[in-house]
Amino acid sequence: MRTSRTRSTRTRPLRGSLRRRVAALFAGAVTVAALLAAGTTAHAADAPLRDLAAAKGKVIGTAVTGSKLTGTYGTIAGGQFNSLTPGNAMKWGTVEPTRGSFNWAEADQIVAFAQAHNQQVRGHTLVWHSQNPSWLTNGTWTTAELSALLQDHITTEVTRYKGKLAAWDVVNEPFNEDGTYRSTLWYNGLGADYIAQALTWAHAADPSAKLYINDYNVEGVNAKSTALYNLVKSLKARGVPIDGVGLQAHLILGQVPGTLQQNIQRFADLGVDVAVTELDIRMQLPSDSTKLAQQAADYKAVFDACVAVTRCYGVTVWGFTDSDSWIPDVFSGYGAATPYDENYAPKPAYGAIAASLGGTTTPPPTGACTVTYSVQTQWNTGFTGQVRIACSGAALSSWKVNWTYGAGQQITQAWNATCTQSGAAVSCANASYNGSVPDGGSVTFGFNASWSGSNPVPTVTLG
Ligand code: G2I
Repeated sequence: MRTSRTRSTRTRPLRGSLRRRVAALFAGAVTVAALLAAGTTAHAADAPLRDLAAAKGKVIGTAVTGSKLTGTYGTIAGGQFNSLTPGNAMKWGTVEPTRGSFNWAEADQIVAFAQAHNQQVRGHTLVWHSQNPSWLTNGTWTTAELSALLQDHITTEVTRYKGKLAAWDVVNEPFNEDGTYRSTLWYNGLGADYIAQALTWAHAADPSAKLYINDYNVEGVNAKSTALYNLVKSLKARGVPIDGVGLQAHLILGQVPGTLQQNIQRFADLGVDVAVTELDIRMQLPSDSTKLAQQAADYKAVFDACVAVTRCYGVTVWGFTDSDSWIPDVFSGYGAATPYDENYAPKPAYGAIAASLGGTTTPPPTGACTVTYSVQTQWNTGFTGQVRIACSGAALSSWKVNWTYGAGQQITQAWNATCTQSGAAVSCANASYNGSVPDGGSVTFGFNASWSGSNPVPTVTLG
């Protein structure tokens, strides 16, 4: 898998700069130890995950942020997944921040992107206690007013995307851990039947969308999932339109519930679909190879459980890259929860997902070519960097390396390579004369760049 595009649409060739020459004259230039970071070639699945999933009759999705759907992020989101869920764009607080004033821009953008990439969209979410607009949560409403507000909201939003969405998470997180109903604006104001009403209104607005109730900590058999089970059973018995349950699956490393498949099966036996809707598997940072291997096993266990049950519709990951995950913001010291690292390199979890979906990953060659980034000289506003590509037991006839700067560094000049920088993303390809790296040989190229504040070493990948 080659991921060489960049985040911004602005790509320009680099030009030399005299500024750093001047800056280099300052005494006391710091020499930073070389050999700071190395990465080996990533080996992605032979077929994109979406093709593997489709061959198994499953859907593989990711939550996305609309503004990021360009460059490498867009390439992976569009290429590897056959379903998208807007991470925040369809929530009430986003779409109607002021009463009667709607903002559909990001949601529309995601739906258009999905259509252009032949992907499904999973709407998320219509009725929740969180991320509601303050005009709603701060208002004082009679039962009739609250009911009308909810009906209007559902009808407006579902109608807007009528025929375009595969599914809606109609009701999100209605239960407490002990299986009682969560005390929310909706439950307190309308009683437990707000759930049936919401489903009924959503169905009236778009009869073709599959309607789900979605919750977390309902992956295994427990009090909360049993409450959800009993609710779905009674809704079905009453003829309320309910098509599926969403198991969010915000999991912790090494803690995939042993009863996951059994739980999926019991919902399937009720006559509803099951979707894993928000999968991520967090670990205490920093990650290491042992944790990443455990995470791969955990991802595989979740996908295996879905593959094993016919009515398991598919699995959506809650962000595909560690650079677009909610975990570090909410769980201090935790992260690395998704299948791609922050530089969009597939992690072991990616290969495990592919394996679960029946794919193969190209085995690493017996030898390898590695890439090493080092800061050679650094002064107050700039630095000189070097990248070395070395092969052992393998060889290259051309090369391209990529990295993303984390602190606003900007390349001003490069030699022995052609480099472009777009936003934070840097991509350097061989010059006409040094594409060949023989077994046992190496090639280096250099560059000058500006920095301020800090100059963290990026992870460099060989594409
Ligand atoms: O909290 C994780 C997920 C649990 N299940 C329901 C999902 O809808 C929920 O998603 C997360 C988003 O991934 C976050 O991105 O929901 C959070 C809110 O509860 C989202 O966080 C919010 C931040 O709290 C805001 O400060 C921020 O402005 O994201 C917003 C947009 O980036």
